Amino acid sequence: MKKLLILVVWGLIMITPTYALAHSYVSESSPADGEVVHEAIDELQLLFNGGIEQFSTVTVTKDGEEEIRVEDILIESPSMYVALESPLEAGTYTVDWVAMGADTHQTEGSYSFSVDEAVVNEAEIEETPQEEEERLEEDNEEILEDATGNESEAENAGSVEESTVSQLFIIAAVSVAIFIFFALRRKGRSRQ
Ligand SMILES: [Cu+2]
Repeated sequence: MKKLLILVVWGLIMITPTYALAHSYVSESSPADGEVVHEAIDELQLLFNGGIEQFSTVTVTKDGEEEIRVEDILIESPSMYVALESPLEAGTYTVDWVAMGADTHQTEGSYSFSVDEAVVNEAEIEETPQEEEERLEEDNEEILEDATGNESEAENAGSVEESTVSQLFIIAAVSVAIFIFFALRRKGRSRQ
């Protein structure tokens, strides 16, 4: 059955006039057609099966009515990167694309994806990347405080954080090495 399908597809490719090969269609995208996304994305990627020119564009529509504002479209043929003004809220989104191929003929198509309800809660917090970074650093400090029982000496925050992270890494690496050492030794003994 699979072989038959491959044969049919191959046959279709062979009888397709060669000029059609200059026409570009979306072959992959992120999010993909039909995908349900669980994170607040603010960028789309479209990969075409052929070269596309600078005039290629997209329109993003939420729930079939509200047009989503596009901040920027970057074309690096055969890829198109679409930056949105703000992260997408929960809903169903349709991406209508119009691509201009190398021979200046236009092709168009559309696909859709959904953003899950759970994302709305995260979006409400509206954490900026910087805030997220700071939160992660705080988390790291807490982990270290828990591990050593010390209050962090956070006078010189930047360098302290860097060194605590590398200390954590060393502790982890040593733990793994010890674990492997004992695991190997046990294995060696059980062979004897
Ligand atoms: Cu053409």
